[in-house]
Amino acid sequence: MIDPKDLSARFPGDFLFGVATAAFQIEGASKADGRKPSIWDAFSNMPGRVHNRDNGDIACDHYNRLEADLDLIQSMGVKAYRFSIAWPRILPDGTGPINEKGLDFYDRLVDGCKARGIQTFATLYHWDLPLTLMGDGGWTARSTAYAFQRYARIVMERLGDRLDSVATFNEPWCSVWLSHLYGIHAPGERNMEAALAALHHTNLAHGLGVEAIRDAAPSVPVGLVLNAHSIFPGSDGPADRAAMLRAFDFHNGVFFDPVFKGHYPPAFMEALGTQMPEIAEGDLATINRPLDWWGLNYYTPMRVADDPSEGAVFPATVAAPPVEESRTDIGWEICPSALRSLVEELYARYDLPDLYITENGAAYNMGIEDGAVDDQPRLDYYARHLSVCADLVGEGYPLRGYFAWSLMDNFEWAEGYRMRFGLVHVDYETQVRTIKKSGLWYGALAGRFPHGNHKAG
Ligand code: IFM
Repeated sequence: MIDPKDLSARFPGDFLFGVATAAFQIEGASKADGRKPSIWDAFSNMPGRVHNRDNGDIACDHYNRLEADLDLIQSMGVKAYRFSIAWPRILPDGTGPINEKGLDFYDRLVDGCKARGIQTFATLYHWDLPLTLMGDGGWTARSTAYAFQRYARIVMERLGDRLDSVATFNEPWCSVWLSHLYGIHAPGERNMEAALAALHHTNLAHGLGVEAIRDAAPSVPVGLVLNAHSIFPGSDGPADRAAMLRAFDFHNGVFFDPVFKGHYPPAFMEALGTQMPEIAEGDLATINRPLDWWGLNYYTPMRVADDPSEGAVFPATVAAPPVEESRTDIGWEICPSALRSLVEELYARYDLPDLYITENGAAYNMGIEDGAVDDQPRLDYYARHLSVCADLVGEGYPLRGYFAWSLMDNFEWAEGYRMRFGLVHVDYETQVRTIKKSGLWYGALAGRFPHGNHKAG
């Protein structure tokens, strides 16, 4: 087992160790204090969409247990908390009247963190689109981008004086492709044209959001959280290598290129450009606003082979088999070296600002035995990936912090509650929290920071 003390010595004293969650996955209280449904409330209550038809009505009941959960974070020695803000609490219909009680909750959350010496990293959109906006087409409608801009401004006018950092979107890959092309996440669409519309409108919303944030709270560092894919070809043959490049454009380039270069990938546009929605004059300049930081969520690599079938649609790839034998309980291949090569490739391709690993972690579903959770495989997963992070810092990449996904077991989207990613075990019947072996280990590491000549941010 890697000793937290040895590992800590490989990071600078001001490296930030945090934990991450998202509103829909933990808050529950789905009808409290004026909140209205999001697309995930609707989706999870449809038959066949989410395992066991689990939903977010109660989740971890975090909304009602806020103070105790913040005490828990503090007790673990963690110095930063990444959480998301629920749009349907702030603007229950997406547009229209502001719900003050929704803002009050995040006031309490931010103030509670400050009082405990925990830095606040807020994400504005982690997939809980107000359901009313679906009536206009959700992300397939350009108007949703402007609704997001107003929401971003309202949040930052209220919380911007106390936030340490803000991200516009979490993993647009999921809310675009997984939600509109693969049909696995809400709203469950399976249509390329819908997905391309969601793509451009999400990118546009990001850019409009950055403008609003800078205007309302100029001193808060703004970023974007991307689950960039570490993509490998299934073989060394030219067809699979070409497939890998197409997959890069499709899964990564469509987000990185407009945000960091100001255009969509040429090969992607050549293949699918005629199906894109209107890209109005000025859109790409809006999307291409400079950022203070970006977040990388990494779990597992993607392996692709060429799809030779006639009429295969861009990126025309099929899944290639995993190379590493070890998998987490959700079936994801464990490959820490892919995190390293991914960061190297992205910094080679793009002019990127400071980096935070905003999510990394593993699903293991062991329960409580004799009052404890022995989740050694999760601990090992963290240790191996953090070791790669220490290498990246040593090589000079501007990696400033790391957030474990997740603080506690929670609603794992289409998997419902059956997949557990927490450092803390949640008994969903009693809402009792038990820090797992991995959580104690992570706390021992995080608790050593900040140290040396560095001051906490
Ligand atoms: O639970 C999710 C999170 O909401 C976004 N990133 C991946 C995690 C694990 O699937």
